[in-house]
Amino acid sequence: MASSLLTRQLTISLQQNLRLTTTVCRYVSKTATKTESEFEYDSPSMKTQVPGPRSQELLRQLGDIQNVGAVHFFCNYEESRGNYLVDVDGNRMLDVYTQISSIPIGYNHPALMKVMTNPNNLSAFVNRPALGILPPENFPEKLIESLLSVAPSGMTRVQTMACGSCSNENAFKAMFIWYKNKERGHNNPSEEDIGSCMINQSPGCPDLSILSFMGGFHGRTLGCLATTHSKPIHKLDIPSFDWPIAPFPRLQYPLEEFVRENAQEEARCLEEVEDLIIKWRQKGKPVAGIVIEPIQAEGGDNHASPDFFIKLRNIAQKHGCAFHVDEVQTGCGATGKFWAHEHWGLDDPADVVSFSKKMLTGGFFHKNELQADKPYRIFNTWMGDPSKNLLLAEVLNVIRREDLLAEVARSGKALLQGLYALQAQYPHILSSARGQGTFCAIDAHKSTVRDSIMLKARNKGAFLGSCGEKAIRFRPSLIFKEYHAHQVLNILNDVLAEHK
Ligand code: PSZ
Repeated sequence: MASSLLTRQLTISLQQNLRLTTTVCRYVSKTATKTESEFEYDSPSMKTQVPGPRSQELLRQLGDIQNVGAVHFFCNYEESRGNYLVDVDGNRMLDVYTQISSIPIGYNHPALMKVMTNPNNLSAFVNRPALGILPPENFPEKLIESLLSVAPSGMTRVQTMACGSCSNENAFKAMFIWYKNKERGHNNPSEEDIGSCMINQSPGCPDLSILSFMGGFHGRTLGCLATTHSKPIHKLDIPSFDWPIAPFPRLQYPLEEFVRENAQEEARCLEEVEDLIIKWRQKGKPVAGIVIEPIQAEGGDNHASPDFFIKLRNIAQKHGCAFHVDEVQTGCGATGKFWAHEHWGLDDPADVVSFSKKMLTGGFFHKNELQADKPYRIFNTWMGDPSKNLLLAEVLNVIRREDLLAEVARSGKALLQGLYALQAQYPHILSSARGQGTFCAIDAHKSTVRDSIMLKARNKGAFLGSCGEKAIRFRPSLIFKEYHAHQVLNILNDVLAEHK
């Protein structure tokens, strides 16, 4: 069954590749010789504007059932391959957004198709267990093979969860439980604790807080939302907590021209963090944990230096706050290291590291001390999905076998250099090109121009994402190569040349 599926895919791909059209481009770069695992199309191929007529018909249909205001177009996932996403009108786009940064090794990767069609794996896909009570026999082995094989420095424990928000929500709870037990000096709650928690009152529901950063995004569930500060649309009309919010550095680009100003900006933000920790302790709402993204993604691809994060980690330690690094979007290789926090060079980078998206399963790694003291305290029905661990184990094999982190560093360099060249050529439109690995972004001078560039690029076959107020973000999968970088740069160049 597996081999006939693969044969069918190969035949379709060969037929489609024969109908290739080449784009006229500034960058001329050849596709590499294909191996089975690199199997994909060679270039974008556009038949209609996007969304095309079939997508529009489906938008009307779905619109009768749901709000479709955020739907871009409908996809044909069967025909999508590698870096190319095919839509229902037969348009094939280079996907530089990858389902909001969550496709690790491209569409329909043959290695993952094999995992799905391996009869030994079938029961894992068919029978979804309540992992917290009835895990399958191979669960510890699969965790060791997948998640623990990439555990961040100093962390030997991991808790799986369903999505990014669910991971952060439970990580916050683990930090509160840890903090409260530390404060009590033991883990035996009083009668008063037990009685008051049932009616949402202190001391059972203590006034503890999580410090987060302006521009951060940590999810949309109620607790996470109190730490999310990227756009009002996420937060409007939802009750929240009175938790401290620190400024995240706003660096000026190019970095080498603003060394002093940027160092001052980071120092200002760190000073504010310490002030807030002290203020909230005085208010009777001590900071149990600090949560931060290594690169603020939804908030506009805002970077800070390793020095900033090292000092922040020290502040957390000094004040007895847990340090939670949210790697939901930055994790799994896109920055050229498996975890973005590895760029800081710390042996003890964090107390909690959460993940999801390209990791396929959500969850969080944590230090031993952050292990909840009793069963059922960090718990829900599924607590992850063991079938995702099977797929993740294979994704990790492909990353290692094909040395994809080196590939990301290479293609990321080509992408960033191309963005520097574009902003030099169109300084009235583009600025602040920035990135780590392929996790790159560039600002347009205003949001309407950014949106128009992205729509035009999409009609020419490059599907990009946006973030923050006016940034275009690049979130390709890990199999994005230099020639894919050249394809998207050529398309952007054509769009900008036509821009009025
Ligand atoms: O609009 C949304 O809900 C979006 S758009 C992109 C995301 C969410 N990213 C999710 C995300 C993240 O980037 C970081 C750093 N932390 C947590 C999350 C939440 O993950 P999910 O969406 O899986 O709950």
